[in-house]
Amino acid sequence: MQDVICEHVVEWPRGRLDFSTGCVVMGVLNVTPDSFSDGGQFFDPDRAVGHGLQMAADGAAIIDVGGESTRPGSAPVSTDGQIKRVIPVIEALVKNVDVPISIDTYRYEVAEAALEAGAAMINDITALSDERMGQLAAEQQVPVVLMHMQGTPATMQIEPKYEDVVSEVLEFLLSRARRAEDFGVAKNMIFIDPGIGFGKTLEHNLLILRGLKRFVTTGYRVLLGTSRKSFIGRLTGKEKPSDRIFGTAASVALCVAAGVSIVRVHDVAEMVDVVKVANKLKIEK
Ligand code: HH2
Repeated sequence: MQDVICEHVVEWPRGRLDFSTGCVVMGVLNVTPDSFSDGGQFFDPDRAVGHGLQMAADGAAIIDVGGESTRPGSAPVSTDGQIKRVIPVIEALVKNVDVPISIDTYRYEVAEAALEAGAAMINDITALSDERMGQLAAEQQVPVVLMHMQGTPATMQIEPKYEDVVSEVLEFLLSRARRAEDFGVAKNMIFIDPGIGFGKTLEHNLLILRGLKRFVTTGYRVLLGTSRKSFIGRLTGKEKPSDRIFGTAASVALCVAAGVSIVRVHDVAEMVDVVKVANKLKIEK
């Protein structure tokens, strides 16, 4: 049985997302020296804030601020280190943009500090591996993104293995989504994300992208992050992440067609256009 999402607007005390035209864009803001595609570009807080303002002006519906790269092989950044990077940027953005700011972290203390600073959403790439995250989202009534990852960023690409990647990822996400609901997070505030590139081979990523229908018919909205990722480099032969924009555009258009609600991207101006067109061309099945 398919579970269909009926309401188009998700509203909570400190934010609002309107899905009435279809998919919306989340802009990536990495306040890091080493992210895979834009590392160092926005490590300086003023440059980070400037980029956040630009993404909002370009049509991002959400800005996702992160203080730790989770690219394959990366090392964790301490809680204090993440807080020092992201909080000044979040404080400045909250004053100057009217779109919700999301905090990309799996660390409870970072999420708590970010919400205190005005962030309105939690993006947890470990899908509540720290259960306090679920309590926090419920208490503060903020949406939460639950992402699937096999292993940890340090080791995840060494030898990812699944019997049936789509079923296993889906089952994991549904169990974490139920856990979030048990904590008291409303169903419409939960976004599930199969985690492209997080403990997945090229073939695993392709199976997930071809099998998106199973994720979008769960009754939970789906967020997807394909932007500039290495599977696009593998398919196009483009080594440099910044050369992967057209490849990203193809994946974004097909995600929209499949019914994804949020695409997480680096190239906001370009992908806002892709999403606008794809939203209109989407054929209801
Ligand atoms: N991908 C990255 C980081 N956070 N969050 C969600 N929900 N989904 C994703 O696919 C996702 C994510 C990796 O991309 P990026 O932030 O650009 O790179 P890095 O981890 O090197 O900072």
